[in-house]
Amino acid sequence: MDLSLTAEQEAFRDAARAFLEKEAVPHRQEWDDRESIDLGIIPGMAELGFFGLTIPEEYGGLGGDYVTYVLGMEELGRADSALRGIVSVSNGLVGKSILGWGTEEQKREWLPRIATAEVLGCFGLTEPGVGSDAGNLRTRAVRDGDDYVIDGQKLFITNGTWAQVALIFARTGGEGPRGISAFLVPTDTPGFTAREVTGKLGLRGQATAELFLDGVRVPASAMLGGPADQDGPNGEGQGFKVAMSSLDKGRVSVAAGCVGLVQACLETSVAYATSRTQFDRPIAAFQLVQDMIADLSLDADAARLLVWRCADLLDRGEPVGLAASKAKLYASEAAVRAANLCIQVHGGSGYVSDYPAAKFLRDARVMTLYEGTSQIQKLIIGRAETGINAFT
Ligand code: COS
Repeated sequence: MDLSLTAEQEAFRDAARAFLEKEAVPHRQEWDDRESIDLGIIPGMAELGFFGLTIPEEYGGLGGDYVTYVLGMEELGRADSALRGIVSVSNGLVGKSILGWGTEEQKREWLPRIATAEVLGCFGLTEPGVGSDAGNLRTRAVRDGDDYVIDGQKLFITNGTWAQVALIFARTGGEGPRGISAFLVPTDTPGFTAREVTGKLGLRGQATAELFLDGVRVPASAMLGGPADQDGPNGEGQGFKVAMSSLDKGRVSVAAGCVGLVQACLETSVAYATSRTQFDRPIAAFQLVQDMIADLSLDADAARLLVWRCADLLDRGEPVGLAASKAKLYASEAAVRAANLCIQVHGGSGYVSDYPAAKFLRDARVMTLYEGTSQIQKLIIGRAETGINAFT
C-alpha cells in the first residue's frame, strides 16, 4: 500500500491551494455576508480544471484520477465550503451522472461545457416532501408524443438559480424507486423557474434554490440514458440508480470537502494558539489547548484516510457506496467537532466574524444533513454489517 502522492497530484494540489489562497480566502467572509460568491472566480477555477476533474479528455475534461479529485475538493473545503459545493454538484453529481448513465449524444452535448463551467449543473432530487426517502419523490414526467411534460417542485437545490442545466428526477412509472427516471432539463425551458432560498445558516455564498416545474416540456431524448422506445440504452426507470450511484460519489466529495474544513480549523487554531498569549505564554503552551489541537490533527488524518480509501476504490473501479457512507459520516461529524473546537481555541474571538471559526461552524453544520444525513449513513453501514434492511 502506497499513500504517497504523484508529482502531478502534488502539483495540482499546490496550484489549487495557491489560487484559492489568493482568490477565495480573502473574500470568503464578504461573500458569506452578502450571500453570494463573486461568480467572477468561476472561470479561474475552471482554468485550473476544477470543473473537469475526472471528466475524460475526450469530453473536454482533465481525465484526472479520483485521488486528484479529492485533493481538489479538500483544497476547496479548506478555502471556502461554498465553492466546494458549487463544483461538487456541477462536476460531481451532474457531470458524473451524465458520464455514467448518459447516451453518447448527451455526453457530447453537456460534458465539454460542464468541464469548462460554461454550463453549471444542478441536481434536482430533493422535494419539499421528500428528503431521506428519495425513492418516493412526487415530481412527475408524462409522455406526450415525442416529448415528456414535467410537473413538480424541488427544494434545497445547490446552484439552482445559477445552473444552465438541471438533472431532474421525476416519476415516469409506478410508485417507489423503480418508477423514477432522470431528465436533463435546460433551465431556460418554459415553465421552469428557480427561487433563491435565502437566510441559510451556512454555505451562504452558494446559491440554493427551490425549483418549480410547471408543464416543462422536453424531448424524450432528454431522458438520461434515452427513452425506452429509442435505439440504444434505456434510461427509463433508472433514475433512482442514477441518483444513488451519483450520491455515492457525491458523498466522497462532501467528505473530502469536510477534510479541508477540518484542516482549516486545525491550521487556524494553531496559528491563533501560538500567537495569543495569556498568563505570559502562548495559549498553545497549555496542555488543555494542545489536547484540542491534537484532536483536530487526528480527525484531519482519520477523515482524510477514509476519503483516500474511497478515491482508491473509485480509481480501481470497485464499489464505493459503503466506504463513501463511512467517509461521509466520519468526515462530516468531524467537521462539526473541529469547527466547535476551533471556536473554543479562539475564545470570544471565535464567536465573531473577524476570524473564520464562526463561518467554519456554520458551513460545517449542513454537512451532516445533506447528501444523506448521518442517520441515513449509519443505517446504510448497519445494513451492510447486519444484513438487515431498516428501510423496508
Ligand atoms: N448504485 C446503484 N444502484 C443502487 C444503489 C447504488 N448506490 N443503491 C441502491 N441501488 C438500487 C438497488 O440495487 C435497487 O435496485 P433494484 O430495484 O433493481 O433491486 C434500487 O436502487 C432500490 O434500492 P433500495 O430500495 O434498496 O434502496 P436503498 O435501500 O438502497 O435506498 C436509502 C434507501 C435510504 C439508503 C436511499 O434512499 C438514500 O440514500 N436516501 C438518502 C437520499 C439522500 O441522500 N438525499 C439527499 C440528497 S441531497 S442531493
